[in-house]
Amino acid sequence: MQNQNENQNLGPYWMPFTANRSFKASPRMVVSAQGHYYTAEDGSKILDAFSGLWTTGAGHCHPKIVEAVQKQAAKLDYSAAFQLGHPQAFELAERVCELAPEGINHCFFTNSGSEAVDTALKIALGYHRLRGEGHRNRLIGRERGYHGVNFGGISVGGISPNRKMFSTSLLPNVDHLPHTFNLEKQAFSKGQPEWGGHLAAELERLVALHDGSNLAAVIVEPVAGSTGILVPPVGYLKALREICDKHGILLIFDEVITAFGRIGGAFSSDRFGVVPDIITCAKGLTNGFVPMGAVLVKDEIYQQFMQGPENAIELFHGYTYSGHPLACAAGLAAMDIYRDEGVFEQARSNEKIFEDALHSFKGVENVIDIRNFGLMGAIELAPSDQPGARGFAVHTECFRQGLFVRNGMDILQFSPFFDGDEDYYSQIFDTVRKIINTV
Ligand code: PXG
Ligand code: PLP
Repeated sequence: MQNQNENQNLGPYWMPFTANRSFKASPRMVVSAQGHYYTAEDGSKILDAFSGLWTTGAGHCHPKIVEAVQKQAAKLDYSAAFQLGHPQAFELAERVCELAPEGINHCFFTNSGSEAVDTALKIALGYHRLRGEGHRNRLIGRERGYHGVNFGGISVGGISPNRKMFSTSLLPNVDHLPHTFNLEKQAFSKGQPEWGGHLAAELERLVALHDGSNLAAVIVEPVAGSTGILVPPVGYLKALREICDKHGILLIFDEVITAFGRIGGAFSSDRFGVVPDIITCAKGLTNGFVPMGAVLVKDEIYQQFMQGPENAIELFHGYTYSGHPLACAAGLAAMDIYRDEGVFEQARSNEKIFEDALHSFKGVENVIDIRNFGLMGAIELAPSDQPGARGFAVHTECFRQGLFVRNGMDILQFSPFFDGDEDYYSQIFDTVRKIINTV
């Protein structure tokens, strides 16, 4: 699978989260996509086992989204986002809030998950300040958490390489809960691990240290994705919620991955029964079609901002492309698909085949753990002398053999399409099985 266009200059594009020099020496390029497949430059098909980057659960180039975006493009390309509106933005906000847990009924649009996270942190701080509790300025994240790459997000995030280069410039007043993973106690758990719920009590230690009255918000991914899929132990999220309630701390669920079907519901509360105060989402909001993120907040938070003079801007924050017409068109089409095609239910009903296929790797050489929840799954490999090399070798060899599997270091990650059937999973895992011990 060579770069067919030998004349193309790969130099100027600085690729995100990519080993640029190695990629450019041996590029992996796709030129189109449909349904479950990418098409490479040489015309060969590549089966996507990651639904884009967790984004595209309802399939690539879904015809209804293609049509909606094409129509919108010819009608309204852009409208000023500040002090001017267009109907689709209001409609999408309403549709998204309809899916949100009860009481969460206002929606602020961003263009990515990273922007959603930084927006959510600012809303939390602003909310407390407006209530006369400006001293509540400490933010609590979690080790191994991924909250995007903007300064707020890497400050509350817990992925060391993302923080290392900027360690002297992170936000002050941030602490981290311990992550919930323990190989010895949890290896090969299916779904939620039994061990680890007690770790939520670590939040009480931070309360004791700083006094709860100084804590603004706790932000966690309900199921941690990017770090290699860490499923919340039984009782953990509920315990976090209780501690936050006790001390007046806002709870933010970062659902950039988990929202819109990935775990078999619109939002994680559909599965875990725990309702946060603020939700961040992105990715599935448009099925990955046009960049868009959102912050959803409880009524009480929104209303707190609405107390001042009526003609005054309530929140000095926003993006040129907040609620972009093309993103809204894609989002509305995605919401229609999710509703009309019963996509979340379908995702839920395919969980078992996925789980069985994943866990069939138990006992395979070098496989040290398998984790899954909803349609999120990970196979963790023992590292070789060079950590990450084994995972990357599986990724590149899979691609050579027509399969896109993502690796985070030595953890193989799977984010299948919502309608994946036995056949789809056999194709994925037959290839992985063939390759996993040749690298
Ligand atoms: N929060 C969470 C929980 C995420 O998973 C972001 C914020 C940032 O979103 P943007 O749109 O700014 O990238 C994310 C994104 C991976 C992978 O392979 C994960 C993400 C992005 C790309 C790859 O796990 N998560
Ligand atoms: N930088 C400059 C010079 C700008 O004028 C703007 C927006 O007007 C931005 C950054 C922020 O861009 P965006 O609103 O797309 O986030």
